[in-house]
Amino acid sequence: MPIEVDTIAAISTPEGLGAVALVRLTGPDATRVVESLLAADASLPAPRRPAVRELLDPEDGTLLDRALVTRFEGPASYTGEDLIELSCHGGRVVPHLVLEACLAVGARRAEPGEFTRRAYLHGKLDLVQVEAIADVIEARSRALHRAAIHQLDRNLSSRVSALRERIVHIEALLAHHVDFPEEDDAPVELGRVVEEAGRLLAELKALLATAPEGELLRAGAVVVLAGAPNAGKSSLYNALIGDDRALVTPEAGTTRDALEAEIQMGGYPFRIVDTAGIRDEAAGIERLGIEVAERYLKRAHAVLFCVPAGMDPEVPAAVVEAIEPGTAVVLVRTKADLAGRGGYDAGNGEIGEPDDVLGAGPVGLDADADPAGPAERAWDGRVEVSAVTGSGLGALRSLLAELVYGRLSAIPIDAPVLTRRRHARALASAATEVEGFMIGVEEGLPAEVAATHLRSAETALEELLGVVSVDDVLDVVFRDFCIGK
Ligand SMILES: Nc1nc2c(ncn2[C@@H]2O[C@H](COP(=O)(O)OP(=O)(O)O)[C@@H](O)[C@H]2O)c(=O)[nH]1
Ligand SMILES: [Mg+2]
Repeated sequence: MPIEVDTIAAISTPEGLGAVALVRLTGPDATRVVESLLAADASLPAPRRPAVRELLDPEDGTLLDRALVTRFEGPASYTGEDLIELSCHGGRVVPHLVLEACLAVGARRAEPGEFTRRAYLHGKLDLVQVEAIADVIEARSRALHRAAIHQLDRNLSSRVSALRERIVHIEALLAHHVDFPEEDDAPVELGRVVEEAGRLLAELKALLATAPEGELLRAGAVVVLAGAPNAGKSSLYNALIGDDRALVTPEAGTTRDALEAEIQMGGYPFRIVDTAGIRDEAAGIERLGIEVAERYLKRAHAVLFCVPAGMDPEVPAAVVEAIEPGTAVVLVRTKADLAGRGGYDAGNGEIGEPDDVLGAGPVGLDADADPAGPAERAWDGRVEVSAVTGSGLGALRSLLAELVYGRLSAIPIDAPVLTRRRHARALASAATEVEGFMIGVEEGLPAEVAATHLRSAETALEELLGVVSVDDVLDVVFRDFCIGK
């Protein structure tokens, strides 16, 4: 792949009002471009010695701004090329004037992601690190930020490189074995090679096991509020997101659409969805809302089934049918502030009897719902909350973080995590190939032939790191970058 030789410039900070904005330039001509904006008797500061300089309009020599100029000499820079950062005043005018001035004296406007693409092409970053940069910037949760900042630090790259080296080692063992076929005492037993491959496979699979939750760190886990009209779903939704976004009314059947909000719980990202209550007799416009609810239930990673404290937790058949087997289902006793006052207000003025279902052993999700299906399904957790007093909300947040992301919170904070489908696909393909190798050897395939699987496994990991750069992979990785990154 050709390495571009022109000099590019971009505003690297977001549009809008801000005290400071950063105009960044990289390329062989960066020094000359910025020098052209200085007065004749001024010079650029020494590399890595930021200093304030007056930037002049190249047309008429008028003052554009006083900027802090930081110079990096390639290859010791982000891109590996000569790179200059101009920290100028922010706002709607100055950064654009400075950029236009750079363009007028020979720089080209950068394409989205072009700085990082150059860093990759000059070997400053591998592909996993490139993705990590995007995630560090775009992270909306502490958990994704943590995974990404460690990826940027090469924790995933080093693990993948180490796994790749293990494959190379197995190939070397195999080569020894193949080289001495006639000898009685081959220096390397085939059994040992397969054993090594088995250990490698286990490690590939262990890393692969982080993928389901790791990918959720980017998308957010979907938590769906379910339960009868008036169960307190919208109130709980508002309490969890800390905002009166959902309409709360004492009248049943008022939330007809699904509302969705992104929130962090326990530092992990969730997309919480408030739905219309599901009840079997609903019709008309309310029916539409219920269909939306069922669609969300199918996509849910966790379902909060809301039942006012003291009421019978009967789960409608439609809900049980819509929930996928891997989804965590939590019984949420709502309106805890009303319970224990000798009765509860279902929200419709009716006063009911409190019961002691909470803590009385596993409650089945409507055992009679589907006689052909699983008869009972135990709740994955229970919690009692009040949207009015806020009691139990902390426990609910921790419970959700544990149920959905427990496997991630159990590994060390800086352990590598697969956060993208691309990572998981590469690891899965490497694992399949290593397995193919082991099966091939066991089935008596000539070792040289079985070894092609090892080479494919190696290629899969190399593609993951971008050691072998494939244009369309690069395009996918850089597609979402913005200008100046
Ligand atoms: N005292 C009390 N009332 C609540 C609580 N949560 C909801 N409610 C009331 O119960 C009624 C129904 O609540 P809403 O959130 O609209 O239920 P939804 O139909 O399931 O969304 C409203 O009158 C709420 O004010 C709570 O924690 N405590
Ligand atoms: Mg509602």
